[in-house]
Amino acid sequence: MNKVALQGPVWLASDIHLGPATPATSEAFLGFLEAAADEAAALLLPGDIFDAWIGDDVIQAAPPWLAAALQGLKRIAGRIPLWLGRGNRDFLMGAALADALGARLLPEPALLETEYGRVLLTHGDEYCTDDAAYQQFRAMVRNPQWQEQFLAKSIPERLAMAQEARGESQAANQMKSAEIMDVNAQAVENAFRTAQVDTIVHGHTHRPARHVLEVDGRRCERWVLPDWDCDHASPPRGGWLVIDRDGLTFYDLDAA
Ligand code: LP5
Ligand code: MN
Repeated sequence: MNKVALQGPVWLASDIHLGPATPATSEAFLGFLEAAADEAAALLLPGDIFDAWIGDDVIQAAPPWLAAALQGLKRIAGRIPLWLGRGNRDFLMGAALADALGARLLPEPALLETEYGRVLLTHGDEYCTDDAAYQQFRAMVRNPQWQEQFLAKSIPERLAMAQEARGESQAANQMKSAEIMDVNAQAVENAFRTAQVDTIVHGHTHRPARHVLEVDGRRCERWVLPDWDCDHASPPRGGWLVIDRDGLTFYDLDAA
């Protein structure tokens, strides 16, 4: 199991979905980064930080919205350890991006050793095993050969493909039930069992919650991070989780 040793209070946020069309969300996130640098001992972002990441080479000719996000991430990485995890939208984030930011890539899943105890952290899409069409898509795009071929294409070509995939995903999601797009109970139980943890944190489903369950007689908790949207949602949506010696606590962006 891939361990990540952490000291002091840790902040976690996922599913920010930064992109060219969400300036208010970007601004809120940049403010959040500054607060994290002031108060946290480390910041962990387990996936879908970006609405779509088509390859690390985009940082060489970053449009203004991306340049601002990268600058913010780099600044925080200069102050506290920054860990980036891959989601289903930004699974192509790689070592070149991490190096450019002075960040580190999270293992999948990451076994966090926090001052509260052991916590398993992952994006969460791998637990959505009832969604066969998605798991098929995931297997395709996580294949190293597929990634090599995709990354060999020009940036405009990749952007067009990402846009097409987003459109198809949105259309497909409208046909799926809410249950299919949520995590599978067995997959979650297996994760608790395999990692021998009592706490799992993930994002992806956009259903923020603290679920209490029993696995092999153990009391376990599954904390789900919210997605962020300060451009189209009213009130603005988003938030983060703090893990310190007292446990886990949610913070709502709107209340901050
Ligand atoms: O992302 P979201 O929340 O809408 O839905 C996800 C699952 N969908 C995805 C697909 C991504 O949104 C696509 C964008 C990735 C961009 C980044 C990199 C560029 C890669 C280019 C790829 C060709 O992750 C969705 C789940 C949902 O979460 C809940 O878990 O249900 O799964 C799907 O929608 C899968 C579909 O059912 C089937 C596949 C649709 C994509 C088809 C690709 C077509 C490629 C065309 C290229 C020319
Ligand atoms: Mn996701």
